[in-house]
Amino acid sequence: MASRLCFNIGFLIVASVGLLHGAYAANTYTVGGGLGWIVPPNSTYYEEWASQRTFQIGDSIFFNSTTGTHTATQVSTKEEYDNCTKTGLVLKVGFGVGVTFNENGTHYFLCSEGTHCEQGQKMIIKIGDGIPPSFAAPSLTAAAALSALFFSTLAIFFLN
Ligand SMILES: *[C@@H]1O[C@H](CO)[C@@H](O)[C@H](O)[C@H]1NC(C)=O
Ligand SMILES: *[C@@H]1O[C@H](CO)[C@@H](O)[C@H](O)[C@H]1NC(C)=O
Ligand SMILES: *[C@@H]1O[C@H](CO)[C@@H](O)[C@H](O)[C@H]1NC(C)=O
Ligand SMILES: *[C@@H]1O[C@H](CO)[C@@H](O)[C@H](O)[C@H]1NC(C)=O
Ligand SMILES: [Cu+2]
Repeated sequence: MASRLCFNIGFLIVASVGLLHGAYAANTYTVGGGLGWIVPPNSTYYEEWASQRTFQIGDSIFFNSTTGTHTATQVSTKEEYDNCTKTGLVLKVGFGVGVTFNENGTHYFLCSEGTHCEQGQKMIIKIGDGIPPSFAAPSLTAAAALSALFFSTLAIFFLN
C-alpha cells in the first residue's frame, strides 16, 4: 500500500520534472524484456539489450527477477563495473525494483549474487549524452523542490 503510493507520487513528480526539462513522454522498460533480470544466456545479453535502446531523462527501468535470487546493485565507476565489485548501492534483493532517471548520466548496474555478474548479469545505462550535470541546478518550483527530497539523480520504486 505504502509502496504503491510512493510509486504513484514518484510518477507525478517525474512527470513534473520531465516538463521542467522540456522532456518527452517518459518510457518504462523492463530490463531484459521477457527474460527479466536473471543470469543471462550469454555474458553480453544485458549490455546488448541496453545498447539497443535510447534512454532519456524521465525514463524508468524495472528489474523483474522472475526466478532465483538476485540484486539490483549500482556501482559508481566503470572500473568497479568491469571488476564486478559486489559492494555497491543495493537497490533491492529479490523481486521487482524500478529506477527513474532524472538527469543525464551513466549508471552501472550488476547483480551481486554469486558469480552472476561475471556471467553477464550487469548492464550500463546511459541517459541522454551520458554526461552528468556539473552542478545541481537550483530549482525554485515546488515540484522540483519536492523532487529533490525524493531523488537526486535517480529515484527508486517498488511494484509489489
Ligand atoms: C546473447 O543472447 C541473445 C539472446 O539469445 C542473442 O540475441 C545474442 O545474439 C547473444 N549474443 C552473443 C554475443 O552471443
Ligand atoms: C515480470 O515477470 C513476470 C513473470 O514472467 C511477468 O508475468 C510480469 O508481467 C513481468 N512484469 C513486468 C513489469 O515486466
Ligand atoms: C579492479 O581490479 C584490478 C585488478 O584486479 C585492481 O587492480 C583494481 O584495484 C580493481 N579496482 C576496483 C575499483 O575494484
Ligand atoms: C541530455 O543529453 C541529451 C543528448 O541525448 C542532450 O540533448 C541534452 O541537452 C542533455 N540534457 C542536459 C540537461 O544536459
Ligand atoms: Cu543474480
